[in-house]
Amino acid sequence: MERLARLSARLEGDVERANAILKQAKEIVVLTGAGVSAESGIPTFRGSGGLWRTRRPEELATPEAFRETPDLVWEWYQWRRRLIAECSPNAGHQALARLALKRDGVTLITQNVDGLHNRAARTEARAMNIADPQAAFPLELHGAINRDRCSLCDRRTDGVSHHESGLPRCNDCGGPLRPDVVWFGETLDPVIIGAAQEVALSADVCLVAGTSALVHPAASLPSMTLRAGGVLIEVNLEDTTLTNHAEVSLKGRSASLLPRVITA
Ligand code: BJW
Ligand code: ZN
Repeated sequence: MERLARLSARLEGDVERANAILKQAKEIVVLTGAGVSAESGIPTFRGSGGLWRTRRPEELATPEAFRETPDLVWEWYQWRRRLIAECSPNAGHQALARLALKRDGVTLITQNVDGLHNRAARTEARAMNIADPQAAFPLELHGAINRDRCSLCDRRTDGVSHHESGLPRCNDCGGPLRPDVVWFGETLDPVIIGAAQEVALSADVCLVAGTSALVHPAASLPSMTLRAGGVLIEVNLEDTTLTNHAEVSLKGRSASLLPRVITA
């Protein structure tokens, strides 16, 4: 009981410290991962209950897998599209959207492909009477699951629930359509990762939430802020490779911690 009280007092102190750091910061970069959508009902990638618990990543999220078993890969993505369509942004997405809409100098960067930050941006902007939600749209490092992209001509279209008869094809060139996401071994959009690296280098605070920080180049962004003299605040259920470098490390669920940390 005493231990529990001590732990909760420490967490409270850490939340206040993180809150003060964010209030004083001029430029904030936020990097999110699958953990921020966990409480919306979307499984993370790694760990117990993760999307890859029963399959290795190379079986599904690689160009080779798509070439060899496109139907299996499409089946996985269609299942995830349906799942995501039934989910809503949580209090963590909402708090981040409000922060980016309220203050200058806040950039959201996400590894997630679920579009929940964008949905939160629209609803929070509406609630705040802000016409343009753009400031709270994240840089999407790994693409968007709800878009299709032609493997041959790169044409992007809204993803539809095709698949009833055979594999989906591009209306322009007939090439095989794929989800518009970044698989292992593929390069990220240079404009998007370039913009993310630029803000990571100039930010005085990097708030990292819900990522195992294992997948590069996304996982290198917090180190860029650190090396440039900024500080790190981490929100995660578990320790990661970043934890020892964080000024404040908050252990807990992002949907409950982010709204407490972000009050500015
Ligand atoms: C909670 C919570 C709650 C739970 N509250 N927290 C440098 C070194 C070594 C290797 C490389 C390197 N540079 C590049 C590479 C190769 C590779 C790579 O990084 N490999 C590593 C795994 C070793 N990277 C690439 O291939 C990238 N391309 C590239 O760099 O091109 C150039 C190049 C090519 C080849 C060689 C070298 C250079 C592309 C990476 C693309 C990643 N794509 C995926 C799939 C996207 C599509 C899809 O969704 O299907 O992106 S993989 C998957 O991992 C997905 C995620 O965005 C990404 C990161 O995962 P994330 O978000 O961290 O999730 P989890 O599940 O890992 O963690 C969840 C966390 O949340 C945990 O910590 C929990 O504790 C926590 N949590 N609930 C708070 N409620
Ligand atoms: Zn095409």
